[in-house]
Amino acid sequence: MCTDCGCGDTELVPVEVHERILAGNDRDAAHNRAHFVEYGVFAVNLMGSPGAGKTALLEATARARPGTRIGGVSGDLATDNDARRLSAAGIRAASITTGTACHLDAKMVHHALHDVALADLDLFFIENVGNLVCPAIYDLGQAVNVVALSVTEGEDKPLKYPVMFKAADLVLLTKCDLLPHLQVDVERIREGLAKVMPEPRLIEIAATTGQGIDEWVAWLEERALASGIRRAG
Ligand SMILES: Nc1nc2c(ncn2[C@@H]2O[C@H](COP(=O)(O)OP(=O)(O)OP(=O)(O)O)[C@@H](O)[C@H]2O)c(=O)[nH]1
Ligand SMILES: [Zn+2]
Ligand SMILES: [Zn+2]
Ligand SMILES: [Zn+2]
Repeated sequence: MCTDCGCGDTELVPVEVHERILAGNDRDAAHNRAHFVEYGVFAVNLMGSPGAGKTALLEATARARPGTRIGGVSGDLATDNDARRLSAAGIRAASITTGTACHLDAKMVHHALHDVALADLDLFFIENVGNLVCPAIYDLGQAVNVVALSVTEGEDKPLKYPVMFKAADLVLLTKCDLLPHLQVDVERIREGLAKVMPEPRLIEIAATTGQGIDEWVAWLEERALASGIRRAG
């Protein structure tokens, strides 16, 4: 149970206290955003359930674009395993150990940025704590929100966790290499997303085979240029 958000329990964290926390977080997020913009770094908040394949996706992304200067932070309750995996894949990564918190907040990310040379980066991934609920309500200063949803999680997840998918600029359907072995109707997932995402967008990927990675990287490049944060060339 997270002591900041109380995971929506208003007895544990009263509404007015939670609103004050979120307002403070928004100020810290604006500060982070100013850092990213200053250095022309396109920042991505990558969210999704535990084990959805977030770290594997980032490893595959780094492998697919060895020339892109990628940095990142990985949020985890108790280990720095993911940051070590990202570093091994060539991403300049730091770890954020959140202890009891089930989401990252902007202050944690700002603290981690002290260890990152933003001037040397083009792209920055914030791998959030595996959780489909509260990460969506904490702005971190990112340019875009991306949600990893794996094919093994069930077709109904967009409708069951609408807050997460409503905040998403893109959903990556991960582990698509497993589809032949499962009874999953991707069309039902698309229908669910169409009901909750303001601008529905889904890319089917598999970190294991590289399926969809080029399309995902092209989406990132397009959004980075459109944002004006990254300059062409
Ligand atoms: N078949 C298949 N397995 C995958 C794929 N991507 C990840 N996995 C497996 O899924 C498991 C979880 O992957 P991670 O990348 O650690 O997932 P994560 O979302 O970073 O996990 P947390 O950070 O703990 O929330 C691992 O056993 C991976 O090998 C994929 O594209 N295909
Ligand atoms: Zn600062
Ligand atoms: Zn991970
Ligand atoms: Zn939380």
